[in-house]
This record gives sequence, C-alpha cells and structure tokens, in this order.
Amino acid sequence: MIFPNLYKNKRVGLIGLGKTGKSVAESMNAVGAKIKVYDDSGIIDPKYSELSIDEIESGEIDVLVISPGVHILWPDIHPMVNAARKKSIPILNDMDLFQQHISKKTICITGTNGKSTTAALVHHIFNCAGKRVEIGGNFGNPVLLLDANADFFVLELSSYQLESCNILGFDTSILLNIAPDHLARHGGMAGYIAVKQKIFANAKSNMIIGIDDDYCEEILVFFKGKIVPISGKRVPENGLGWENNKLVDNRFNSYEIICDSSSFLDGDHNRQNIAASYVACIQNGLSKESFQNGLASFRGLEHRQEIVASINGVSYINDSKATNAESVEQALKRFNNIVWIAGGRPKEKGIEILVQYFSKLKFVFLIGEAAKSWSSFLTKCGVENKISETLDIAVGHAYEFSKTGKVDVVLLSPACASFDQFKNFEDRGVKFKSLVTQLTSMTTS
Ligand code: UMA
Ligand code: ADP
Repeated sequence: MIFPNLYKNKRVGLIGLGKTGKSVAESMNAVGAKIKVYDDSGIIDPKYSELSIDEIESGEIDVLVISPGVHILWPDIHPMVNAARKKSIPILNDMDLFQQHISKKTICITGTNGKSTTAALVHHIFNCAGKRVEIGGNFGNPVLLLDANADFFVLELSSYQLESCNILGFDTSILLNIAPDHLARHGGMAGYIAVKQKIFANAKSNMIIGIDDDYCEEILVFFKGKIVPISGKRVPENGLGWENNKLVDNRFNSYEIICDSSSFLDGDHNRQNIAASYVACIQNGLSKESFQNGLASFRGLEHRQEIVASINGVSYINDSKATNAESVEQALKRFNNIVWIAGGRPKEKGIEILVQYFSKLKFVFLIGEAAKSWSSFLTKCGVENKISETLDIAVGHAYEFSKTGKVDVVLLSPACASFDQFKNFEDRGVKFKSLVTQLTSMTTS
C-alpha cells in the first residue's frame, strides 16, 4: 500500500466509495488523516463518518479527493466539487496522491483502445526481466493499493482519471490512439482529445504516441522532435513501426530490426501495442533481449479476441472488451466468414465505420439496447440479421447458423458497453465462454 503521509491529521473529504474511494479511505486512515466520505448511492460503510456539503461550504476540510466516476467538467458538475471550488479547496484524485508520494519510475498508458493489453505486456516484460514492477490504475487495482517497494509502476489511465489529474509529469507517457468514445462525459470530441493529451502535460521525457489515427497525427505535429512516434502499420520517420512482419527501430534513422510479430498479439492494433511497449521498455533501461524474451512468453489478455473453442471447425472468439467500433474493427479485419454477435448499450458514434467489413459478415445476431436500431441499419446495408435479445439466445442462434457450413468464426465483439444486461465486460465474456463450453460438451457427448 502507498501511504499519503502528507495528510496525517489533515481533514480529508472523499467522494465515491467504490474501488478507488475505498483505497483512498484505507490509505488515509493508515496515516491518521481525519477522513469523511460521501457517496451518492447513500450507502456508506459505518466505519466512516459521512461528509456533508455544509462542511465543504464552511471550509471544514483541507482537501477533497474524488473518484474517477465523479463529474468535474461535464455534463453536470458534482455539487460538492462546485462547493470545494468556491472555497478554493484543492481537489485531487488518487493518481495525484500517488504522484505526491512515489518517486519511482512510472510508465503511464492511455488511449481509446489497447491500454490494458499494452500495460499487461510491459508489466510482463519487466517481470520476466526480474524487475520489481507493479501494474494498476484503470486496469482494475487502484494505484494506492500497489506495493510501494516496487521500482517500476505500469499504470493504465482512463480519460476519467486523466480528467481529474492535477500533478501529472510522468516518467514515461504513452498515448496509443484516439477514436470517439465517452463523448457525453467529456462534452464531445474536443473535450475527449484534450483529456487524453493531458498524459503528456509536464512530461520530463519519454513521450510515445501511436500515429495510426488522424487525431494522434495532429498531436504529433505539436510535439514533433520531443516525442517518439510508433505505428502498427508502417515505419515512421524517427520512430518505430512494422515492415514485413518485423518491428523496426528507426529512431536516429538506424533501421534496426527488433523482433517478429507475436502470434498471440496478432493484427495491426497489437503491433501498435508491441511497438509502444518496446520504446517504454528500452527507455527504462531494459535490453532488446529482455524485450524479445518477455514478448515471446506473453499470451494476451482474456476477453480480447480470445479463442475459446472450435466446434465443428468453427472458432468461437470472445472479444467482450471490444466496447467501441474501432476495437471491433480490429476483429472484423482479422477474421473472415463471420457470424457476429453484437449489441448492448450503444456508444454515441454507432457502427458506421464498420460498413467496409460488412461483406465479411454471414449473419449478425443482436442483443441488448442497441438491437432494434442496429437491426434496421444492418438491413438497410443488406446484412442478414436477427434480434436475439440476450446472449444465451444469440449463442444458440449462432451455433444453429454455423451448421450451414459457411462460417469460419462466431465472434462476440459487442461494440457496446455491457451495463444494460451484465455487471461489466468481464461478466459478459465469462457468460459467453460458459455458453460455448456448454455447446462443446453437448456436441462431444
Ligand atoms: N459515485 C458517487 N458520485 C458520483 C460518481 C460515483 O458517489 O458522481 C460513487 C458510486 O455511487 C460508487 C462509486 O462512486 O459507489 C464508484 O466509483 P467510480 O465510478 O469512480 O469507480 P471505481 O469503483 O472507483 O472504479 C474506478 C474505475 N471506474 C470508472 O472509472 C467508472 C475503474 O475502471 C478502475 O478499474 C478503478 O477505479 C481502479 O482504478 C473501470 C471502468 O469502467 C474498469 N473504466 C472506464 C473504462 O475503462 O472505459 C473509464
Ligand atoms: P483498453 O484497455 O484500452 O480498453 P484492451 O487492451 O483491453 O484496451 O483492448 C480492448 C479492445 O480493443 C479489444 O477488443 C482489443 O482487441 C482491441 N484493441 C487492443 N489494442 C488495440 C489498439 N491498439 N487499437 C485498437 N483496438 C485495440
């Protein structure tokens, strides 16, 4: 655990008692801060005293710590945040507390897609190289719960977390890509880009950017000369990228071949993740050989184009983490003759960018809140589809359809958030895998 000693005896207010809030409360308690907590759900662990807005308005707290879910800019600012601003009470998040207390190397990763895969890969490579390394942030484990004795911290940062970060200035900062996502939360594309770009604010060195989309290409122009461009598709000038399935380091125009692509991290998107990881590893003192060894033993993450089973020659793929069209695009590019299971709670930008891959779709089974409108859209585009409503029915439909012999893969890649029918994307992926396992036992018995 990380101990925010600066706050001993300080009056700390906290909004949100989810994963992040609990970690802040625990760390603050451990150092003897006077902590009061508030949660809009009204459910507060009785071991904490409740924070009221009156206490903020009368300046009875020294600092307000907020959880990532708390709105500070859009669409409606949390009233306690407004109250703290009026009294000039500092508003911090857990990353700020981490930055105030940890002076070890931090490798911070953001982007619309690929954050978790890249963070896990970098962490794995450092681990294989025998380094004391921790992984956390949006990845699932709040930063204050990490082991303070580690020498390296690999942190996945979401747009929500970056929005409320004040201190910044990370040792290594990676922005993988930008595509429209979380637009309602950030007041549109300009707000989303501004928040993502914060990863580079106050950066001392070691800035890395993926340049495979137009938004990031524009950011590169702004930082040119100070930032390393990486690509999953080509070899950028003075950067790193791919040619003939080989990762090439073209910094200083050296054109050095680093490694072959990995079968566990297939596709241009993963090549982007690998290139970014390489720069982060090298800039933090690892050798090329350590990187090659780590990459060779990395097996990818669950719920990201994960091959679950093969039934009668048809592969079943769990890509539950694909919650926006750009991540689904990577799966549609990779596979052919696809039965696609999609839907859930839709994102603002929909699935229009996927039209170019529709000729690969043999049939689409739709679930969740998006089903009705997506069905009309797919029909208009000439793609055969059916509303299955729920995942169990969709898997059954997909299995029946696969008997036509026209199908290579059944792909769950929802292009939607999961919260309309599941706890989270993991829950959705686990249910899909268990349905596929049932099918497997049915067909082999
Ligand atoms: N709450 C309030 N008022 C608010 C908002 C929230 O009281 O205005 C309360 C809720 O009632 C609830 C608690 O705060 O009790 C939830 O806090 P939270 O929504 O900030 O979430 P945490 O449980 O702290 O988890 C957060 C991240 N969640 C979000 O950003 C929504 C987790 O990312 C992250 O793993 C965790 O911190 C540890 O760092 C999850 C996520 O969905 C995976 N992230 C989004 C994404 O990846 O797209 C951004
Ligand atoms: P994040 O943590 O940013 O959500 P993940 O690594 O969990 O990213 O991957 C989420 C989804 O995005 C998966 O469907 C995966 O196949 C896809 N993906 C992974 N890396 C990239 C990338 N660099 N660009 C686009 N899509 C990606």
